[in-house]
Amino acid sequence: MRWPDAGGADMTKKKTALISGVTGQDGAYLARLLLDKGYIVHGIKRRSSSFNTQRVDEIYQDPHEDDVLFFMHYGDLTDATNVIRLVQEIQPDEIYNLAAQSHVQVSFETPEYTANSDAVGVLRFLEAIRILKLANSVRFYQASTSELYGKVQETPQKESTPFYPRSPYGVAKLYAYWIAVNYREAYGMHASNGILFNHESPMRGETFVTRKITRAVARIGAGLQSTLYLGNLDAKRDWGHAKDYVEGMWKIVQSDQPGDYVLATGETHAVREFVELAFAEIGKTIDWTGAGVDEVGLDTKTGAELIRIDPRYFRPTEVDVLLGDPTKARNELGWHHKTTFSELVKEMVAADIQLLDRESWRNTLAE
Ligand code: NDP
Ligand code: GDR
Repeated sequence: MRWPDAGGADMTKKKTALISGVTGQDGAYLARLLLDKGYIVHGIKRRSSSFNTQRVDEIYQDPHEDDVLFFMHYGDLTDATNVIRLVQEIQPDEIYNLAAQSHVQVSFETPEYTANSDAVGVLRFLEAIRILKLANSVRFYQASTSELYGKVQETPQKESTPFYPRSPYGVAKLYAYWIAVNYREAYGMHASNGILFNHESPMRGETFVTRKITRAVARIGAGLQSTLYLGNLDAKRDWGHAKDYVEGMWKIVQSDQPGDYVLATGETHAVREFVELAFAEIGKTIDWTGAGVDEVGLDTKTGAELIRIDPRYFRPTEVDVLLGDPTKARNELGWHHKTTFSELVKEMVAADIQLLDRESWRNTLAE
């Protein structure tokens, strides 16, 4: 099957992209990338009782001005009529489905909602494309995840590694993965899965472990907090930078043939290592003593308890180790990660220190 060139038949026309989850970490990086590439970008945001667009405020454009290239629309993946109407009105060339209840631990608390948004939400998009007869003109990207591998069956994990999800989130994303494959095969859609391993940044949500650590390090360094409570320190993840990964998403969508691609760094590190590197940024080293839930991380110089374990952060079923093999993406798309693990930690700690400085400066002005 030959899909239309990305951008449609008229190559002089600007391409139009629709991003669900534009207010999230990846959505914010992807919107910037596509605007830089000359796209018209439409993003879906949820109605919220307080502002939830901080990550895209910098690229916001007043819709009353001329030559607007970035538009926001209210929407929700649990609302099929909303999804169909937006696809019909926007007539995008490319859809990046990034919206999801993306927190693994929260998915144990809200399993049904997670299935509705993360699994059935994807079906709603694919059905919108089918109902509107856009199967031959729209390219679809599904935000799949290394959580599909869960209890890993093979190391490193690649596209052919069997899935074994370990959370309601992982199981919902399993449906999402396969429904995208099925619509590709059944209706000839240009629908692709990016199986992305963990990627982080200064825009990472505050309750994911990396950002939780870097925020705490900034606050402990400033004397605003004494101890950081964490769960499983021995979990290992293949952590990259979100900026590199959104470039990979775009490359997947530009590929002539749709397909499924692992994006990963090919390195794995324990949560404990992330903690140690992050504290090193503020000149602190850690002595680990005790075991299990009684383990503590002491400041080598002062003996202060920097880290304590809170069993509340343990998951009913854990994903112990993830390590991705991005060979297919490297060979077929020319994609590889650029930011190293230590550069990532450095950048995140520095950004949280800066954010804290800005907040205290604002508070001083308000006094
Ligand atoms: P975030 O949690 O930062 O962003 C999720 C986005 O989805 C937010 O904009 C959120 O809106 C929106 N959203 C949530 N539920 C709905 C809904 N029902 N309808 C419409 N929008 C909704 O996630 P990331 O940016 O980190 O991840 C992007 C995608 O990639 C997600 O699908 C995630 O599962 C997946 N993924 C992420 C990886 C990572 O390491 N970051 C790795 C692999 C996959 P609001 O701002 O209002 O909450
Ligand atoms: P993950 O990311 O579950 O891999 O999902 P998260 O940062 O939440 O957890 C990573 C590992 O750290 C352990 N951990 C803790 N996690 C959190 N959140 N808080 C803690 O206090 C804590 N202590 C230890 C966890 O047990 C886990 O092993 C992310 C999300 O972005 C998903 O949407 C995405 O699909 C996957 O990455 C790839």
